[in-house]
Amino acid sequence: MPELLVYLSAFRHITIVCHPNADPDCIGSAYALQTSINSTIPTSKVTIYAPDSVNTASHRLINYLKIEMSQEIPPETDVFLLVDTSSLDQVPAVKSHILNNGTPYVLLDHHFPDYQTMNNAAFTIVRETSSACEIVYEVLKKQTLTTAALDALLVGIIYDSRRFLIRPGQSIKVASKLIKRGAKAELAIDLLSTDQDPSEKMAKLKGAARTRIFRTPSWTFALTHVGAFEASVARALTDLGADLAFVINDSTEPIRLTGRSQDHFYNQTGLNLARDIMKPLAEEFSGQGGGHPTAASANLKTSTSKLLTRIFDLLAEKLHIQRGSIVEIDTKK
Ligand SMILES: [Mn+2]
Repeated sequence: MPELLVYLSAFRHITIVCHPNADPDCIGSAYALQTSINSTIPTSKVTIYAPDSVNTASHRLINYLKIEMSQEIPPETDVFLLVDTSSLDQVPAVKSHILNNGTPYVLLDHHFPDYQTMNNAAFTIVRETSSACEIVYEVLKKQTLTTAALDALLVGIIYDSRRFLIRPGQSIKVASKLIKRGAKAELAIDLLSTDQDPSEKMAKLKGAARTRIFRTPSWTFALTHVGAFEASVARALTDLGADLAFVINDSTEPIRLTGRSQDHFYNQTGLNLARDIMKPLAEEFSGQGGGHPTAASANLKTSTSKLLTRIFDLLAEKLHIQRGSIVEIDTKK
């Protein structure tokens, strides 16, 4: 039995925790873990806790798996298993349950680590992979896995690797193992097809229309603001050609900053959006921030103008360029 399951077998009520707005990687990981724990440790009772709503990209996967998720934390929880979630600050209800009851928790994740959450965990499996599902498969590969669990893991890998653009060597290898064991690739692709939400389309177009463009001698940055779908807007801007895009949502309190960069920008500059931008901003503006090197976000208690100044300061510092060499492009002519 994998070490993780040996550890969990000491508990009766296990609650798997998804991050808010759970994406297919999170759902796929949670589902495969739940089915595997249920069959390996028959005495356990496993609940999947999914706070707030789930990502629209997860809807078809959830229908296919007929997965049941709870919006409440079962009070009898003996242990938490956080999947695809790096920090307890992302799940405040779980954090306060742990603080009040001393409930132990396991961390299974692939994001840039939040060291406080990692150091206080009873058991951690944190690796740099394109998806949490790859870690789940590595943990469960010697177990019997249902076809639905194999499909769920494949969907998560395809989604979070951005269809094998991120760490393709590893993500394709694991996907091919899943397919050999019976996961259905066509079905997985089909489960990820979504009719784009009309408000998401509008957010992307408005985000593009409001974009301010900045240049350094080597790089192009895009900056915009929208009231929703910031991640999708930021990715649309890097797809349009920005090496790095920031999207601010100041319709919420605290305001939310989302960043996306292109792989070649990260590879050449080493600028890690989670470590070098979101974490320092979160510290400075008493918020929370994290993510991956090329995809990260933060909630920040500040104003847009103060934030912009600090973003450019940090960029200049991390890219070793003069602050004055970041210049705005006039888009009106
Ligand atoms: Mn993930």
